[in-house]
Amino acid sequence: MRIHFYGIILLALLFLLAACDEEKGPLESETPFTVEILQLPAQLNLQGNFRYTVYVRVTHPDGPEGIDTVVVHFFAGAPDPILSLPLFDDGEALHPGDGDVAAGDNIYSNRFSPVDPVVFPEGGVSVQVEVVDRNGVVLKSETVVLQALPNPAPVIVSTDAPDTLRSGFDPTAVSVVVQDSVGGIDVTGVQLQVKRNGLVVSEDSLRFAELLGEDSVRYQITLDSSFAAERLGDYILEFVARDKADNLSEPLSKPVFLENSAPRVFNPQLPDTLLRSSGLLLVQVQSDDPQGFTDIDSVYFRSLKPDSTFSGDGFHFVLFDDGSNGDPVAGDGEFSWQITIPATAQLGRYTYFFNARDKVGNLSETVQRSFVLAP
Ligand SMILES: [Ca+2]
Ligand SMILES: [Ca+2]
Ligand SMILES: [Ca+2]
Repeated sequence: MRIHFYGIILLALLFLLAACDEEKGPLESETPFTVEILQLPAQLNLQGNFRYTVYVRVTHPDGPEGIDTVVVHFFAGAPDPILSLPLFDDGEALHPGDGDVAAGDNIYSNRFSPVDPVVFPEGGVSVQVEVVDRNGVVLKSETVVLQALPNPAPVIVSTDAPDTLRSGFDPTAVSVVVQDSVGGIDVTGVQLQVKRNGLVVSEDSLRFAELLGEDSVRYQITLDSSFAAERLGDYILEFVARDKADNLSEPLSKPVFLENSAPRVFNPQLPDTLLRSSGLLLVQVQSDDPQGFTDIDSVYFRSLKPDSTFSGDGFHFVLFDDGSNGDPVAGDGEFSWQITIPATAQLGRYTYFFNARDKVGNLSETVQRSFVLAP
């Protein structure tokens, strides 16, 4: 019986192996011999000493072992390349500094400079990748034309930002004007870092707003009151512009005072009379903050009992706005807590005192509401 059982398993295994074998061949040969340029610089800057990384994906039916060489050629009009750069898929193991991230992932890379050791001529430079496999088969990529030119860094010439962002202010546009001698369209973006005591607390990108003549461009970002969420006091707005040659401008700094004011609680929901025998009480109150819900740290109440002492010596009973503990809707500014009323709870008048605190420590005005607990 047992022999028969193992026999069946063996047969099944053999069958599976045979099936695998059958599928292996066609699957492998489905990988074609291809080359694709993944990344090139947008422009080659002949000014300064930039090094650019080229990334190319190469696939081959035999995998990486099938590839002999991957070379990127740079042409400047003549049939012979001005520079031929070998690319590697070694994870920088064999050629330190080639910029290759992971070995054996079919992505080949290397870095080059357009001024060292060969100084590229100004104008169009054609780029083409040539792959030779172990059988001597040559495959060439599409040709990409890059512009080589001396490209100075952009300069941020002015900024338009308020000195103080008042709590509850209307959405305000903050903008910078960037000049670039190659042209306003050479500017590709402006980054904003918000700093405090030299540390970056957040980053954002400005959006293109308009071209101002040939060589200037305006970028802007709209800030609203929520910009000061979790923040209060003196900050630095630091702007940096980037161009197509990856030049960065000098940073331009603008001090700003961020105002942050207190949240409020309102509209507490409690019955006038509650029966202890019902066993449950859903406490609810609404809260908001000029800096938005993300600035609210906590919403809570203290409970004054019929004997004129506070429950738990004035304990802060925290309400929830995350859909838990009886809160019907998460994140809607209505904070809730479902309480189980002990059978031994004192009967009589209770007063609940509600408060909210924001993330910079501002405390709301207190809102109170009473109810009677009856048997
Ligand atoms: Ca430029
Ligand atoms: Ca606030
Ligand atoms: Ca809620």
